[in-house]
Amino acid sequence: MSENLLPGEGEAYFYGDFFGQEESDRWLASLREEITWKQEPIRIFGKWRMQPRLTALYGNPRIPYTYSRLEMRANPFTPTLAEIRERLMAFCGEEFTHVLLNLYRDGRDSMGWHRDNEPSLGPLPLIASVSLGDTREFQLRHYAGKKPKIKLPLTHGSLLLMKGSTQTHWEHQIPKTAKQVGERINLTFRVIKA
Ligand SMILES: O=C(O)CCC(=O)C(=O)O
Ligand SMILES: [Mn+2]
Repeated sequence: MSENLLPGEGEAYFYGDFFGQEESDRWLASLREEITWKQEPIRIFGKWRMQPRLTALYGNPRIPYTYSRLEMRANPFTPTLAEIRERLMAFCGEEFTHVLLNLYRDGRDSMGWHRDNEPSLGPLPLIASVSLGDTREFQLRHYAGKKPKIKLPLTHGSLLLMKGSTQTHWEHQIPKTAKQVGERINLTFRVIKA
């Protein structure tokens, strides 16, 4: 068992070598090809712009999912996604219905401060976040106080679990970096309450 990274409210657990090197390499290569990656527009402070990364949503197509005010239609799980989902369900004991995928092409791609607090996730969501490819720094900060910042390098084959009231009290981001970094794929498995 890993220790809770969050002081106070919320729970986050990190498992650096959750998946093996061979399967992580295989999944990175297959997801690169079998996922239909898209760059979607997003509205920030009233302005429309393109998201600085590629995204995709897979899962149960009968359960609709609204993310960042974008209604996304899920594609059915691919064989690779089904394989990863099985492993996470065995570990977490949770029936994940959806996975949101992000492809960060290089250090200019990013995801800004946010909480995964869509009403469809329920008040205490379990989010299982799998990282493949180059390491990027994940940051957490308290939503009300905006500090202190917790910094966590998300490595190839790692798993981060966020649960309990984390999404109420903490926000997270993947900042841009000037470091020379290659592609990274992140998968966040979620349970959408229909
Ligand atoms: O890329 C990551 O590790 C974070 C992704 C994330 O926060 C999200 O998809 O909501
Ligand atoms: Mn998130």
